[in-house]
Amino acid sequence: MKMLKRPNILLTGTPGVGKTTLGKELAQRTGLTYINVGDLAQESELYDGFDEEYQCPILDEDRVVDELEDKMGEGGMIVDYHGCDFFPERWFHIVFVLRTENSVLYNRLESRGYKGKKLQDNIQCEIFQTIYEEAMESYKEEIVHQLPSNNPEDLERNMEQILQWIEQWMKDNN
Ligand code: DAT
Repeated sequence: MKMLKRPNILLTGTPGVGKTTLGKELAQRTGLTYINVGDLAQESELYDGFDEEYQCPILDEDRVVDELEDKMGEGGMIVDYHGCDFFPERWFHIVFVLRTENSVLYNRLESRGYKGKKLQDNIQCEIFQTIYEEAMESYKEEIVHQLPSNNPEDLERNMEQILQWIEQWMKDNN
């Protein structure tokens, strides 16, 4: 039996914007596979050194790419990470950059236990639209889409929009 072709989707954006929430729910509704790159790195210790300033291990980007290459070739992957410039451009059929208003993001990160410099830096990352610009530089502009992610209504709308996009992609590619 020939397998249906399925798209690979990248969910990116500043920590706390809602990538995991959206990604897991999408995977549940579609049968696509959710991949959290941060968790994967932790489980397989895909690190290369330690960042003293942020007191966290440094992601070994090459090993992450090696680890995921075969899966991405199969299609049907939903990848979640707060960065996007080290993935091969060819992996993704569409890129969503989730965006959250500063005050909302501040509260989410604070309740996650972020404080001080880590909290400030992440809020700045969102204010300067760092990840959006990274995505626009790393992928064809026409496949990069920003999605507001401030409240449950946004979440539901984003879900519906992506479900529709997946359905259309499947029709066009099978
Ligand atoms: P990320 O994976 O981008 O770090 P998350 O999915 O863990 O973000 O979400 C961070 C917190 O915000 C979590 O408590 C769930 C909540 N959240 C996510 N998306 C939301 C939305 N659209 N409306 C309200 N809360 C949301």
